[in-house]
Amino acid sequence: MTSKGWFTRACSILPGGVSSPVRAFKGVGGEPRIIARAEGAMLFDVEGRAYIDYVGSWGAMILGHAHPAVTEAIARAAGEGTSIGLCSPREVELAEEIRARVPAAQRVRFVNSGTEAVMSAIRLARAATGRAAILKFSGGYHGHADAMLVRAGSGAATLGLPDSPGVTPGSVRDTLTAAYNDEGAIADVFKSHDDRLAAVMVEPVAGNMGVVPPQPEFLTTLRRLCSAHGVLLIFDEVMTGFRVAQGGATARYGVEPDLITFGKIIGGGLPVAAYAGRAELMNLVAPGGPVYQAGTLSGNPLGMAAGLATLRELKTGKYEELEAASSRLADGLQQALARFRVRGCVQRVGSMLTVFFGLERVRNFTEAAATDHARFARFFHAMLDRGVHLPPSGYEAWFVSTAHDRAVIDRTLAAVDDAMAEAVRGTG
Ligand code: HOZ
Repeated sequence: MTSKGWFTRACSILPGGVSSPVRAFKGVGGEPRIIARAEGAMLFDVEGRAYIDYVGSWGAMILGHAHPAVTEAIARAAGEGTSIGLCSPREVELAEEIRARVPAAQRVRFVNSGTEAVMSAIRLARAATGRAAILKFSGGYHGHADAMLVRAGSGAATLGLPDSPGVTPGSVRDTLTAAYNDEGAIADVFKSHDDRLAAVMVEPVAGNMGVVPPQPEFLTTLRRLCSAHGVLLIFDEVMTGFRVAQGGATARYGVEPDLITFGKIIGGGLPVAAYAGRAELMNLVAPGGPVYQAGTLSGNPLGMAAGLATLRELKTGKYEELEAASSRLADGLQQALARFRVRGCVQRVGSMLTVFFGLERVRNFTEAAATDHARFARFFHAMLDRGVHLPPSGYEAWFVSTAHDRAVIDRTLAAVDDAMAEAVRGTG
C-alpha cells in the first residue's frame, strides 16, 4: 500500500491520522510519508523510498536508528521480562549514569514521558515552596499538561493552538508567561508575583519555537532571581539533556537548576523520562515524602536498558563528532541562504538547529512567529522530494545524530542547493 493509502486508512481510525499532531504535516501542507523502518541516519517509507532523517524521533535518536548496542540491550532485557513493576538493577544503573553526567541530578525519579516529568516537577516545586504560580516562556513547550498549554510552542504553535480548548481557566490561573530572553520582563514578573511564584520552567535552549539559544545573561539572570526570591529554577532538558553536551545545557552554560526534567535520549528511543534535582527536594517525593506520584511502567526494564546503552555509547568524542557534523550542515545552509540572497538565519546549539526564513535573528516566540513559514514549507517539500526528511514545521528543531557522517551531511547539502532554488521561486 502507498503512503497515501496508509494515511487515508490512518485518518479513519487515528484522530488526524496520527498519534501526535506535528506529524500530520499541517505546518507544511500535503500528506505525511508513512515510514516502514529506520536505520542509522535513514528513514524508509512504505513505498521503499529512502530519506535522510533530521526528525530523529524529535531528538531521541542521538545514535541514529536501530543502533546495534541499543537494539541488543533491548533484546536482552526483553528476554528477562518486559515489565516487572518492582525494583530492578537497571533503574539504579541508569540513574547513576545520569548523575555521573549531570551532578545536579542528585536524585532521579523515572516516569514515562516528558509531559509526566514536567507535571510531576511542577507538583514538587509547589509542594516544596508552598506557592502556586509557575513562570513559563511564550513559545516554550513542556508537554501537554494543562498548566503548560499557555502560549505553548511545538505542535500547539504549529496548529495555532497555543492555549488549547479543554484547558480550564482554573488550571492555568497560576501560569505566568514572559518573553524568552527578555530579562526586563522576567524582573517585572518577579517584582509583582514573587510571593506566589513557586518555579520558573524554562528550556535552557528553546527548541520548540525552532532553535532559539539563550542570550548570554538569560540563564544566569534566571538563576540569580530565583535564588534571591526563594523560587525554584526548573530546566526542561527533555530536548537538550545529553544532547547539547554530555552534561546537557546545565554543563554547557554552567548554570545549575534546582530541578531538571529529562526525556527522549535517556530512553534511547523508548518511552522513558525522569525528573531529578537536589536531594532535599526530590526526597519530598513519595514514599520518602508526601508528594504523590507513581506509575506502573516507570523504570521499565526495556526503557532502562535502551537508555543505559545509549548513554554508555555517548562518550566525549561523540560530542565532538556531532559538533563537527552539525556545524558543517549549518555552515552549508548559511552559505546557501547567502548564495540565493535569501533573508534568513541558521540557529544552532550543538546538534540541534533550525533554518528560519525572513529574519536574520530569532530571540523569542514573537520573532519565530514572524519568520516566513510559507517559504519554510516550500523548502521542506523541496527537500523531501530530494530524499531529506526535515521536521514538518518551522517551529521544530532538526536533530543530527552520530550516524550523520560527512557523506550524509554532504548529500544533504547537495539537496539544499536545489531545494533553496525552489523555495525562492515560489510566492506563497
Ligand atoms: N512535541 C514534540 C516535538 N517538539 C513531539 C512531536 C511528535 O512526536 O509528533
